Amino acid sequence: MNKNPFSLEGKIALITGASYGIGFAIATAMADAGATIVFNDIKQELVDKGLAAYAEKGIKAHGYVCDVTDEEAVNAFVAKVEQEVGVIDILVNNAGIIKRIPMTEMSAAQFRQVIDVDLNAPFIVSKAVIPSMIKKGHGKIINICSMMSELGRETVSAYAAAKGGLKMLTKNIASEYGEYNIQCNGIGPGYIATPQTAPLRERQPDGSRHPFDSFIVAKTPAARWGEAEDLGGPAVFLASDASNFVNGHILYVDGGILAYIGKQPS
Ligand code: NAP
Ligand code: GCO
Repeated sequence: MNKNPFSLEGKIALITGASYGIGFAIATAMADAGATIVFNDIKQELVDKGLAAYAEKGIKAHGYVCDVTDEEAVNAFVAKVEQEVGVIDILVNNAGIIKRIPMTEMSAAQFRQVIDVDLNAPFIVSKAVIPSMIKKGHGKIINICSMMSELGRETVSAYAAAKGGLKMLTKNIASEYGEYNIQCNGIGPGYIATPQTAPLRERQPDGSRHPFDSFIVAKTPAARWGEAEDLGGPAVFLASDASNFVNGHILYVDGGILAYIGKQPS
């Protein structure tokens, strides 16, 4: 074991959908802790944009095009990474989408698409990396869950169903593969300022804050939106030897939202 239990020196980390946003911030923190970074995105232009952004931070990342919902493509991608970079020690299932549509107006096809990216894909990618982790004798899987792994709200039925399912997939991977020294944990980010949540923070025509923006700040004891960088330290912890006996846990990084009953009316 490394003298610094938080070091990721010599580790290879695959972070899905990490050209920007939360995935990019987690990958950057892992690179700073010594890991070699591999990421994918659906489009070549996003991979190129990601590679340029990593290079700007002095990180030599390996970027690939791969749709995480396509099992055959994922298997080929993981085999290619093993050949070109090495066996994946750390997997972060980060790629995700959301559709904000009232449930009674949502088609089954739209519901399925969210489940496909946010729940089926973590199953597909985890399944592709676990056999080599078993052979290597260790592995870390981190699933990016959500407040919606615990809470519901209007318009996000598919997303909440997927993220609630992802929490249980996390516990099941931990249960099924813990004996092979594989730790599978989740991170449940609070409300984080990224392109995914940009529509919830848009200024109103009169220049005032979006009502949802003010609502979230009032719901968060930290009284602010999270930044993607807030997730770096927790991700490094769950990827490192420091968390070798932490398994099947969801670490909520939410500025305190889940602990808080809410402000009393004035
Ligand atoms: P984001 O800004 O929308 O980034 C998501 C990334 O995933 C994008 O690069 C996206 O690529 C990629 N992606 C989507 N579908 C993919 C697919 N089929 N194959 C490969 N890549 C795919 O989102 P974010 O806010 O950084 O969120 C990252 C993760 O954290 C998601 O799982 C999200 O649900 C979760 N999360 C976010 C928040 C938040 O407040 N922002 C809170 C809790 C959890 P494209 O640009 O091509 O779509
Ligand atoms: C929404 C949001 C969320 C967050 C996040 C919270 O519309 O409520 O987009 O669901 O992105 O997942 O943890």
